[in-house]
Amino acid sequence: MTGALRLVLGDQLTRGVAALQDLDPARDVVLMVEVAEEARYVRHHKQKIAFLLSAMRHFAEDLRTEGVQVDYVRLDDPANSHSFTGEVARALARHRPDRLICTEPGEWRILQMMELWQADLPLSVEIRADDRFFCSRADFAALHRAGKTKRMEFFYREMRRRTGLLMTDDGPVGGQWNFDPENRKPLPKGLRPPRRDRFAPDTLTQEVIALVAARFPDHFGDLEPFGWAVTRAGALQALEHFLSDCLPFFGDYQDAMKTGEDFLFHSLISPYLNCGLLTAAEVCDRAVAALGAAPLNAVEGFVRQILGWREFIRGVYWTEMPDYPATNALKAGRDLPAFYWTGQTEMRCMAECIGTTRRHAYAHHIQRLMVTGNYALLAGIAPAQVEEWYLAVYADAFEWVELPNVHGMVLHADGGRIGSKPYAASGAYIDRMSDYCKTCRYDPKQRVGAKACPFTTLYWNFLIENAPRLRANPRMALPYRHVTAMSDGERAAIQAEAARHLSDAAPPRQAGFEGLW
Ligand code: FAD
Ligand code: DLZ
Ligand code: SF4
Repeated sequence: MTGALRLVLGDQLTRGVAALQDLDPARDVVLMVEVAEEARYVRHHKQKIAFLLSAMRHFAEDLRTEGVQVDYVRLDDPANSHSFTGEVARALARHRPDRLICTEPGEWRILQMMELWQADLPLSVEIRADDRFFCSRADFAALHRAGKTKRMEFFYREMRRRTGLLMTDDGPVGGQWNFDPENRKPLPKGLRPPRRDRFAPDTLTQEVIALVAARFPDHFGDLEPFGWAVTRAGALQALEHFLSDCLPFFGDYQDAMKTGEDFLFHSLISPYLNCGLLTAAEVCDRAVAALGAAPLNAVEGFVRQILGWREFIRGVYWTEMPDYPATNALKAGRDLPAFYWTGQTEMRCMAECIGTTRRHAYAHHIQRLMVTGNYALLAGIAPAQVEEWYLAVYADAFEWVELPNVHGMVLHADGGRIGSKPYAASGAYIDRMSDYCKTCRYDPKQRVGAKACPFTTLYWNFLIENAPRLRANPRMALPYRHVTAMSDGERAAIQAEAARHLSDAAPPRQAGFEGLW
């Protein structure tokens, strides 16, 4: 062969991805590989593995239909070495290409791997920038040097100016950059979220589901019912369904939670965006075009998540790696309780959020941030264990987006790189934004006693324990005024209640949970 070998990874399923630009179908071969190492380096949710493998197989089929030569290595190929490096080496021997072309990956770990290929392999290895983001790594680094990436909000305004999204000649549409204060309403009685499009598995997806069931039976999560789209056409249908039926309500109820409502008005598009079936630019363009049918607070709120948060998070990942995960500003070190894997807990809110995670490999942002994340923050759980959980359990989780959200936004382990203060909240927040507390055996108002809500107890305990690190933060002044107003006896009672709760939250590395790590 005299052409190029072009590698496409499982989260690079975009026809226009950098490695496929200038593809010559007559001479080049596209390489795609299913490898167990990627499913096992953390034990990904079964549905996440099935989603990605099925999306990869459909993508390969589409390329073949176009006349592109695809070398696709399946998971059950007996000769499969089950690592990217092993499969690239085998493919080089099969095809003897004149160069290998890759797109930069979404993880530091894989970038290191690709750089070793550049050093070790006897041919030219090109790693192309991933241009599916609004802000390239180089652009973010330049903004960072210019001091414009300290907070998401300022970065977001810069991105609005650069892209022209929701801008007029005089400034932001509606005269304001951000309508977040309008977006914090609990779900009113009687408002029912729409039924969501779920996608019945076709024959190919059914084959993948059987394969995953056989190969990864010990991984977290339900495999069926499987409802994710696995093609670009399906992902586009999901996007249009969201825009017409959910976007008008997205802003108002973005932070709401309700028992039995797994999706509310959220878009459910993060798995599609992150694996490449949809692009951020087309999603934002379609959302802006829906302005009018959907109010400005909804459209702006949605665009901010993608143009602002998603791009900011990625920029932070690449500018802070590889040292980022080693920081532990709050010196958190407790083990992750077993109920994160089993969902068996009397805390109604945790059981609900872990339940939706098991069923769909999905939970919406506030469930991740203010319930499962908030508990991990308040309980002082070791960042690496929390990060492993989040990377494993969500269909949209890739390290570039999972790590800063967990390490920074949730755990404040980065000392404030992502957020100027921890998002710590007591049971009162969950009570205000959901109906979970109504059916819980705990009372969100109680911080000590038999009915004390663990979130409320742990919230005050968190403030007391972390006073040396957080008291001086001006944004924490109000809660610390309450801590100061407490008597020594009240503080001691809270600490004793917290210690009781934390020792009851059984440590995970015993009683048969070892297999889940
Ligand atoms: P919507 O609520 O409809 O939002 C629209 C889109 O905005 C999302 O699809 C997503 O692409 C983007 N977005 C919103 N918030 C963020 C954010 N904070 N960071 C990056 N993108 C954002 N998102 C992931 O894509 N992968 C992860 O592994 C991931 N881990 C998270 C872990 C924690 C602890 C927290 C607090 C958030 C995490 N997020 C992650 C962000 C967010 O929760 C999900 O993107 C969102 O819940 C996906 O559901 P949706 O598509 O229905 O989103
Ligand atoms: C997550 C994942 C899984 C489970 N399996 C594969 C696979 O078999 N082949 C593949 O190319 N990619 C897979 N992925 C996604 C990779 O882990 C992803 O490309 C890296 O995490 C970089 O973001
Ligand atoms: Fe969660 Fe506390 Fe409310 Fe129970 S009372 S649902 S533990 S916040």
